[in-house]
Amino acid sequence: MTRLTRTTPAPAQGIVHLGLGAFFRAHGALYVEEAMAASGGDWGITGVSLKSPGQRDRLAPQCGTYTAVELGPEGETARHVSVIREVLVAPEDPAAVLAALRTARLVTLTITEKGYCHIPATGRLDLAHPVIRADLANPEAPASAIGYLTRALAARRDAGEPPFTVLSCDNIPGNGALLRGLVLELAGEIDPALAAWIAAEGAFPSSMVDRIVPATTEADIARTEALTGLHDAAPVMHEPFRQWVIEDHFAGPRPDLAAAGAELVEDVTPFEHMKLRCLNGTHSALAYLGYLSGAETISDAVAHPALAAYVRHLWAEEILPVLTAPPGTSLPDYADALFRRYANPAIRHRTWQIAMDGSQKLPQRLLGTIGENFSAGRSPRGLFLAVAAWMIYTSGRDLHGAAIDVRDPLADRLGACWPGAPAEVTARYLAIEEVFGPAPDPALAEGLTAALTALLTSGPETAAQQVI
Ligand code: CS2
Repeated sequence: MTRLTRTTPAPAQGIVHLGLGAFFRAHGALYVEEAMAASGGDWGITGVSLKSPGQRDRLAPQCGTYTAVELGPEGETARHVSVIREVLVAPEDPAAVLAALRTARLVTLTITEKGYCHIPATGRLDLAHPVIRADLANPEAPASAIGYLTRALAARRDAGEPPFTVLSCDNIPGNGALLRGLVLELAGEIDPALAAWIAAEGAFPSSMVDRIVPATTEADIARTEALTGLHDAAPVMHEPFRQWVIEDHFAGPRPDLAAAGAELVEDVTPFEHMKLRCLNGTHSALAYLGYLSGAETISDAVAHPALAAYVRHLWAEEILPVLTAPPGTSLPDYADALFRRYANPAIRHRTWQIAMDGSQKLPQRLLGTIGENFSAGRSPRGLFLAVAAWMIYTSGRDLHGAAIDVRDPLADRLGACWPGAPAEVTARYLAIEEVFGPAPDPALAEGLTAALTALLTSGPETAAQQVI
């Protein structure tokens, strides 16, 4: 079968994207392509893989182009995306990445939570992180995203040029402010004058990104071939819904993202809170409870009446009451729409995929909401259950004793919290400061111990019914 390839000239580079994966290719890249179609400008994207060559190896023979397949309730539609001009693999050629950054006007990132090399509970740079230590020892040849940004910004300052705007597209609250702080910390360790220049001149807008994009499978590659008649080694599958809310704070020119439907606002905070807590929080809850109850995907999980009632309970009783609605948004409508998105059977988003890296995700997805329930004098038993399910999941054994392939930077420490009685296990988890902070509320220990006991004795579905 003929391989997909580029049919129009590659656009000139305006953007460097760090951490090229399926999510950005199914979200940000499409907005940029539409912004250029609507309003012009040179905003071609150089994609950078910070670790492995897989994306480059699949995309290079297709000149960076790929198919985005929308999986809606009414069927599938395919779109040929050609806004990515080339893909670089940072460890193979750090100089090429720095050269691309040297001329970028906008740098976007999807490096996942752990790519920030920070301490999730405090938001500070983890100076003991091996990659950050390497960057401190050798700032000219960076390895982390923070190291690349810092080095490239230094080159811009040295050349008397303005900085590029740095736009984080990861699921972390205040992602721009966090990233700015981390870059300033690293720059401050290397050259305090550089840190002062970045602080004065740099722009790190925060943004909220949303689209459900499961990892591409072999079956998806075959489905795309059947749809387009071309072989594409790197298609992306996505739901119809998408949203991008961006803090309107750029250091220079930008693509006309508003023309593509992005919302440019003064303050992203209420949008981020809504999305991280309503969507990602319940995604994680359904991932752990769903996995333990044998659900392979999120749509399988919500097809189960007990888990469907459980997630609706989380929204109605434990999450929405402590949220502030963004302007013009109805939170109950938002939650209803989320349920419909989760139930879309065409999207096979594995619970195992979402369960990954829980130690980096829980603070912003679940623990903040738990804390606000405490402040309001409430005891969120449904959220306790989600955290307790994560504890069981990260033991590395499910409730029937079968092994779980736990992927998490703290996997060893999490697994070492077991075995033990529920109160002991809970105490060991709560001692992990990176996740729970220095002084977790004693009510959390009590709530988690009860939830863990319920899960271990009654199983996920009964335990879920009991909290409703
Ligand atoms: C998911 C997210 O994998 C995960 O942790 O919760 O990737 C989620 O699908 C997106 O944030 C949706 O916008």
